[in-house]
Amino acid sequence: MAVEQSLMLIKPDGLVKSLTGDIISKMSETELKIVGAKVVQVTRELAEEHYQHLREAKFFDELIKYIMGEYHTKRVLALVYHGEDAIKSIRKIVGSTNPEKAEPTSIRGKYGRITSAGVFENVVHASENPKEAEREIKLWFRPDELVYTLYPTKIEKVTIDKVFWK
Ligand code: DAT
Ligand code: MG
Repeated sequence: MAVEQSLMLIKPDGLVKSLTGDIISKMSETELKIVGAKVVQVTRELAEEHYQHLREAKFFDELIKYIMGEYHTKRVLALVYHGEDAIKSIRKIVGSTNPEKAEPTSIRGKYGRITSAGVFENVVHASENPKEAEREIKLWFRPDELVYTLYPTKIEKVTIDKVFWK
């Protein structure tokens, strides 16, 4: 078994149905650690990049609207889990992509549904393999938003506008 990390997203339907607590509790069945967490308002750019492998799928536009929160709330809770066998153990708790085929006690089996437009509202996302996990974690989080330096970093000098409290 390898020490891995995985990106988990609680999607807008999960937030609107107040499932966050249940899902995080269920995740405590693993011994994985949360090393990053934030609420995100998903932009079209982020959504399209995240689901780039599905660009040609006929349900792509609906999928983008769903993750951007058009149907529920414009919020996603992004979590990074770290520990032994993280990817497989999370995918098992999450269940199959199609909520009607997912094991009934899995998160997707319990809480997911298929809409009349054919969208799989499957409540959560979980990385599929270590390569995807790295791509996704780097897409959703900056290095300083994680408590562990999971991947190599570099330092660059930049001038930016930053928001402070008045
Ligand atoms: P997963 O989220 O299990 O990794 P995926 O990466 O193949 O599955 O697809 C990403 C999301 O796209 C998935 O969570 C729900 C949606 N999706 C996938 N296949 C679908 C289909 N045949 N019909 C409708 N939505 C689908
Ligand atoms: Mg996937």
